[in-house]
Amino acid sequence: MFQRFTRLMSALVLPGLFSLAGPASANYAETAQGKVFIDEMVSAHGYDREQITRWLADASKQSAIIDSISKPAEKTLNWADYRRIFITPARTEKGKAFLERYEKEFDRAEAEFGVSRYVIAAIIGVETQYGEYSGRYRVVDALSTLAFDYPPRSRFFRGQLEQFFLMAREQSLDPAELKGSYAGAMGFGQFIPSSYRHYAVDFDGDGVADIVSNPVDAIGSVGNYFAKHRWVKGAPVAERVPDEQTATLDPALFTRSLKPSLVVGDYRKAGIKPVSPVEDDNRARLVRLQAEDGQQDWLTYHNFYVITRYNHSHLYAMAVLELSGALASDSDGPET
Ligand SMILES: [Ca+2]
Repeated sequence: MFQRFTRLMSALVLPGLFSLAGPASANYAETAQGKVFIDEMVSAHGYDREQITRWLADASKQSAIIDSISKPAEKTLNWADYRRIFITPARTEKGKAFLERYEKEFDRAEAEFGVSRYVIAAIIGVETQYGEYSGRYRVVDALSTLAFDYPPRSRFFRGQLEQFFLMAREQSLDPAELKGSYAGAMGFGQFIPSSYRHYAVDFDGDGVADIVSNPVDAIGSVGNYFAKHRWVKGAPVAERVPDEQTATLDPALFTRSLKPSLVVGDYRKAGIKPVSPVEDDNRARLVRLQAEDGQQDWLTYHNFYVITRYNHSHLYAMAVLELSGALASDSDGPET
C-alpha cells in the first residue's frame, strides 16, 4: 500500500520540487541504476527480488543529505572552529562517566587490542557523544540517496548500500529500521557498513556484533578497528613543536598527504627536537593548525595516522588526541 501511495505522489509532484520538499520518494527501484542494483543483489547475493525491490522503493531521497555531504566540517573549518565543536567540558565529563561505567570492558579492550581506553572513548565521544547522537536518518535512505543521486561519490555509496544489506542479513537486523548519519554510519562509533562487516566484534559474548545499541560491542569494535589498522601500543601520537623550531623551516617539510612521507630524522636534521621517544626512522608528518591564539605546529607520528584511518582528516585526529588527553587527566586509570 505504501509503495503505491508514494508512486502516486511522485507522479503528482514536479521533479524540480523535490529538492525544496526535502524527503521525497525517488522510487529508486524503478530507476535504471536501481534496477541494475536489484539484479545484482538477486544474482550475486541471493536476495529475494520482491523484498529488495520493496526496500529500495521505500527509500526516500533526502536533499539534506546531499547538502551535508557537500560541506563536511573537516573541509570547511579551521582547527579553532573544529575544536570548539568537539572539545567541551560536557564531552569530557560524559566521557569520564562512560569510562567509569564500562571500566571492566575497557580493561579487557586494552588487554586484547593494545589500544588506550582513552583513545577508544574519545573516538566514541567525538563520533556520537558516547551514543547520544548516533544519527537520525534511515540508513537505507541515506545510502540510496548518495548511491543514486550524488554522482561524485555514487560508486562508493553504491558499494556501501550493498554492504549494508549484507550486514543487516548477517546480523539479523531490519534494514528498513536501522538509523545512522547522513553518510550511513551507524551506532556509537559510526561504522559505515563495510567497516561494520570487517571490524565489528561481539565483545559481550551474546553472539551478535551489535554496535548500534550495545556500548560493550562498540568499545570492542573500536579497539579492534584500531588494532587492525596497526595501532602501536604505547607509541606516541603527536607533539606540539615550539614556534622557534619551525620559524625558518623549509615549507616542503609540511607534507600534504595524511600518510607520513618523511621520517623523524628528516625533521631532526631541520632543527626540530622531538621530546617523545622516537627513532630517526619513525614515520612522521609536520602539521600546521590555525588555533584560536594563532598558528601551531605539531609533529605527528604513526599512531596519529592510524586515527585518520577512522576519519580521513588531521583535524579529526587532533580532536581525538586532545579529547583522549582530557579524559586521561585526573583519571584513576594509567595514561598510555
Ligand atoms: Ca554482542
